[in-house]
Amino acid sequence: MALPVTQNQQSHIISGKSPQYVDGALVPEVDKHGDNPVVIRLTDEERLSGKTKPETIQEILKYYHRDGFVVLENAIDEHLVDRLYNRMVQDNAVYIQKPQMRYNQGVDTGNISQIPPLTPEWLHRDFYANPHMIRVVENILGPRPELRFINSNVAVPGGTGRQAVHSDVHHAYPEIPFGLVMNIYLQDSDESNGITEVWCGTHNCAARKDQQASLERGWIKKSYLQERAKVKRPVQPKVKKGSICFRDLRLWHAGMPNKSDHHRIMLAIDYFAQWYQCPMKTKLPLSMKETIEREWEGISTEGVEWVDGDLDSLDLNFFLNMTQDPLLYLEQTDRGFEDWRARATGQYNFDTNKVTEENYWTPE
Ligand SMILES: O=C(O)CCC(=O)C(=O)O
Ligand SMILES: [Fe+2]
Repeated sequence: MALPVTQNQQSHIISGKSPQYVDGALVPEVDKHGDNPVVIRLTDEERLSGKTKPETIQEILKYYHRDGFVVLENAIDEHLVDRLYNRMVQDNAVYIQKPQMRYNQGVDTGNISQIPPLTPEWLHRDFYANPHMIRVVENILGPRPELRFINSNVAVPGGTGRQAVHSDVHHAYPEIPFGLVMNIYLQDSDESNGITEVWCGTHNCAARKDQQASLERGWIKKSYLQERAKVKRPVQPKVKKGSICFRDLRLWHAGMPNKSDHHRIMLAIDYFAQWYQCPMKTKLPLSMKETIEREWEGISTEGVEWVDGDLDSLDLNFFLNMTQDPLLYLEQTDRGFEDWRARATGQYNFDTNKVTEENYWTPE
């Protein structure tokens, strides 16, 4: 039965616009720009209410599945972002003095994994379990995704070298989405301050074993880089402060040198599907357990190790294991990055290879 005309008209007045349909599909009315990558902007109303419109979710999912990477702008209040940025710049001066600190892919990159402050006043839900972010993640990974990694990449000013193009996972992973990293930029970023180079669509463009330059790491073969760039170029996009970048863990990307005189800080927050049974744990203070389990809606804390007493993030060792095997973890130690090979041989060779032209795209 057709709706009474008055009811129909009323719904148009409330939404301000009539929904448009093409071939039975709703045409989403969202503010978006760009195609490599796509940037979708939340309305202020969505950000302030914490309610993501279904159309916004539809668009994010569409481009996430297509590209393995999509940017959601206007997701986090700028004041919160500035406050965390300033604190983490101060932390960086302390952290670079620590004996366990290591640059990712060598000192030239100026790229440091630095854990953000984990005391209660800094653990704001809008970063780690942002409602818009969780709504997207649960639609990609299934119910109650597991928070298992809280870290950041700081590109310090004065970096001169770039990273090799790589995928963060290089073990035998399932060929479906099983985990994501959410990168949150704490300042406006672009090529000038070393925004990450991303390769949209590479989350599922080639078999893992074929694309990897060596099976020990996620660096991509030169021939694959040259061929893929003909399909879609790698880019260093422009991303606004407070944006959330959703990245499939399989996506090719590379850290780039920061040529500005300010730190470039990008949070890295990983969620995994429950069925994947990732063994990695992320540390959070026990004093926040009740609050987090009540207020960080929609997530599972199965992957959290609750730590009693003071938790100084700068004294924690970088720890990573995105495989399904508990023994394959990687940890920063005073002797260097310790992977399973170092444990077996006593030789600390992880991440000591030099990046050369073989490891990034060169225009032909
Ligand atoms: O900091 C960045 O832009 C990316 C760093 C990165 O991909 C890594 O260290 O694995
Ligand atoms: Fe990476």
